Amino acid sequence: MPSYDPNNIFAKILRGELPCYKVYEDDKALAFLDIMPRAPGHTLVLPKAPARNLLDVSASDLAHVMTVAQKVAKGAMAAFGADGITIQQFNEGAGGQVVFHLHVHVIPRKAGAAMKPPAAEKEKPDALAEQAKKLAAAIASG
Ligand code: DGP
Repeated sequence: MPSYDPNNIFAKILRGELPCYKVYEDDKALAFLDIMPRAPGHTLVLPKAPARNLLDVSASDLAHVMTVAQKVAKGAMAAFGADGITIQQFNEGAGGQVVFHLHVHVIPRKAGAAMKPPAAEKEKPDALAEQAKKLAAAIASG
């Protein structure tokens, strides 16, 4: 497997070099909206420590990322009136991974509504800002 590339786009977001629609942050993880959501509120949860994917992340960072994914999922159920949550996580190109810093997708679902295809279209900045505000508040209120 190739080594971690510190110039991947999510590493730049983690360093604050690029913006994101943040919904949650602590000392070990960051969660922000996917700008090409498969459904409204589609969120990515990342460890802050460098990890390419599931295959090289430390067990403790992986456990923490999943704990944060659970927080985001519960917040999304409340914030978006979701009926369910889909979790996705891709590893290496052959596994569908496009950005090589580990991330877990948390996708709020409505009964009967199909997800859009992956990375199909960019959501409008206003919609993302509004969703991030709503979701961050729901996560904070726990
Ligand atoms: P994958 O590595 O297959 O899990 O796909 C990467 C996901 O990241 C995809 O759903 C689109 C999203 N994405 C790509 N570039 C950016 C970006 O600059 N910011 C955000 N927030 N999401 C991005």
